[in-house]
Parts: sequence; C-alpha cells; structure tokens
Amino acid sequence: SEAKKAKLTEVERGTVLTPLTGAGWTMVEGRDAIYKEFLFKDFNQAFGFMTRIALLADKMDHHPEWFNVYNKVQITLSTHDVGGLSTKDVKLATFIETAATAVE
Ligand code: HBI
Repeated sequence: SEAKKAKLTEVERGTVLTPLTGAGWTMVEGRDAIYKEFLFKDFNQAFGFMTRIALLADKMDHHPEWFNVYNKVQITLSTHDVGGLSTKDVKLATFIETAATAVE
C-alpha cells in the first residue's frame, strides 16, 4: 500500500480525472467510484487484458471490481480504505487504458 493514501480533492478531480472521463470512464451512481466497459474481439483478448491488469493490480495491492462475460469486461475502481477515489484508482485506470489500446 502507498504511504500517502487519501481521497482525491476537488482540484485533483478537475485535473487527473478529466483525461479518464474523456476516455469514457464515468462516475458510478451513489458512490465515489469510476466505471468503464471494454469490448474485445473474443474471450482470449478480454482475458489477456484482464491478466495484464491483474499483474499490476496485485503489485499495487489495489484490486479492481470487475465482471467478464466472453468479450466484455466491466470495471469499477475505488479505494475501499479511503471510501472513495484516490490516486491509486487514477494510476490503475491509466494503465488499463494503455492495456486496452495495446490489444486493439
Ligand atoms: N483494492 N480497490 C482496492 N481498494 C483498497 O482499499 C484495497 C484494495 N486491495 C487491497 C487493499 N486495499 C489492502 O490494503 C487491504 O485493505 C486488504
């Protein structure tokens, strides 16, 4: 875990979160979390994507909430320890964007 772990401030939300919402991440209704759905060609591509995320997530000790059916992966990110979004979610979401782009 990171030494510095705190909820994103309003100022941070206006800066670090903006590129992610621009890439299709949305705020989850009723909680301080972000969500995005990814679609791939098939299960192999989807699961390869999930595997790359899993390796970083475990290194970060920061794990996604996710749901997969065949070529669809739905991901929610939040930091349970702080009860909302932290820089860890931003880091993981940014990596997820890179991983999703690399598959296509
Ligand atoms: N994953 N998304 C998320 N949020 C957390 O707060 C979190 C986690 N993985 C492990 C973890 N915290 C540990 O620090 C302990 O809470 C077990």
